[in-house]
Amino acid sequence: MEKDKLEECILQMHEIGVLKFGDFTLKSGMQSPVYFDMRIVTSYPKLLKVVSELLWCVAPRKAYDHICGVAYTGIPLATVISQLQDMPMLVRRKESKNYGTKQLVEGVYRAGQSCLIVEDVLVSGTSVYETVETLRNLQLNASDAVVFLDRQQGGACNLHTLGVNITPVVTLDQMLEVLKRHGRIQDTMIAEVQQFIRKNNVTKIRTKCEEAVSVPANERLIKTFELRADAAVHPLVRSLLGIVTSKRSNLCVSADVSSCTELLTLAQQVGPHICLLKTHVDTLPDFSDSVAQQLRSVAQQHNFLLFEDSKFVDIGATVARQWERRGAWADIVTVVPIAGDGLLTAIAQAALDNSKKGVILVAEMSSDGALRSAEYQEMCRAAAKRFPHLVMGFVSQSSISQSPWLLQLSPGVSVSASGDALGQRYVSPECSVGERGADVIIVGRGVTTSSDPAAAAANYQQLAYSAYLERVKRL
Ligand code: 5IU
Repeated sequence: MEKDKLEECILQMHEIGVLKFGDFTLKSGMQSPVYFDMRIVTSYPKLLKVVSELLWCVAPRKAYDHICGVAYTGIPLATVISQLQDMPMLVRRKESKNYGTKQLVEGVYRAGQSCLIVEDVLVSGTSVYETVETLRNLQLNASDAVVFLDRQQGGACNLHTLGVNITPVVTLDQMLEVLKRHGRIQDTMIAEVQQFIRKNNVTKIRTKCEEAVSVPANERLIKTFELRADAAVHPLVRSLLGIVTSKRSNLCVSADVSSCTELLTLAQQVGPHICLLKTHVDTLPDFSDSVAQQLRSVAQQHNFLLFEDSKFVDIGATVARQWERRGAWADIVTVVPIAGDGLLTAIAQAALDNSKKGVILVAEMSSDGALRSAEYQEMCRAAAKRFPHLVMGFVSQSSISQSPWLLQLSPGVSVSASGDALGQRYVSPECSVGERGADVIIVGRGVTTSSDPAAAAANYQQLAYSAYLERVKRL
């Protein structure tokens, strides 16, 4: 980026009153000694073009299919970039129209395409995130954003945890430094602004999941999978519920076998009857990229997702190292969220270019003597709220969440056994889904040790789906 061009731009912004010092109330209600009003720039076409060029300079060098500005000032900026780079633009409405096509996003796009987001100023990241959420709901890949000014109030970090990488042209500190060097502001004002930033450097994004508290008691259990798919925040929850309803299967088979040949054979056998195939690849000495690829093609053939029961539990830095081998190949992984946010942040970062990754939190295990602490369950719910674009739901034995957009997966299901010699405890599919609130049951040996795994899977599929239909009818 040309330094002189940026300095010129900052000085001109100061001259025309984009950057104001005094006492202002921000959109969030916060009082601030500094205000950045980029709307004025639209009255200065040359400056608008320079700002747009600077924004484009900091954008990750990727081939985006679209550009989309955050309403309102992001829109003219995105328009200029769209013109300069010959890049198609999408326009997100703040409210959907109640006439015509009722679209939230105008423009021509296809699921799976990528979109760069443009914003003028970053405080908490809420506005950027609302745009991301809308685009992701349309199956667009919205993982990168550029912003002119980062006020250094936690927005970049907030967005990062939601899988959005945002790059600023300039930070407030850098802007102050330029103004100081050119004698435009007093040291006392700089000190005041810097103190304000230091005191207010943590903000929060309110996501759809945060509103979970106001969800009526058994919302998750009474809603149909179709309705829940529509309300889902995570694109993979939508995909999975789509598979569940189209195949009429809420069965996950746990492929606990001894070799990759057995794994691939089992996947073929049970494929037509499942929505998910769960694995423990660390128990397969011959697991490789090529096996993962073959498994993926079976999954595509029979329309199910791949679920690695990785139970990541370490600090973020370690999980970041484990990710490639133990997580990257699967659609969904499990996490035991006892190490704080670092672990989920590491996964959000590792999966940044791929919003099609999901995490299931292990909230409650099926075995005898398993931890059943309210405090731990609360930690799981809180982690799901903080990482709505990563967390798809929980593995649990009871209904620990009422949010319809989160899933409950329950292992410990068998039609014939009540347990094993090592503490596993089983209930029937009807009990798991009807009484304990499972959306998807996980069955291992009930299928794998059968002489006819396909028939056994078909039986569990039928029992679990009927129990779900009964549940939504009954409640
Ligand atoms: N599994 C459990 N209980 C749990 C969790 C995971 O059984 O609480 I978290 C795994 C272990 C195994 C599968 O891979 O689910 C269940 O297999 P069986 O149906 O064979 O018991």
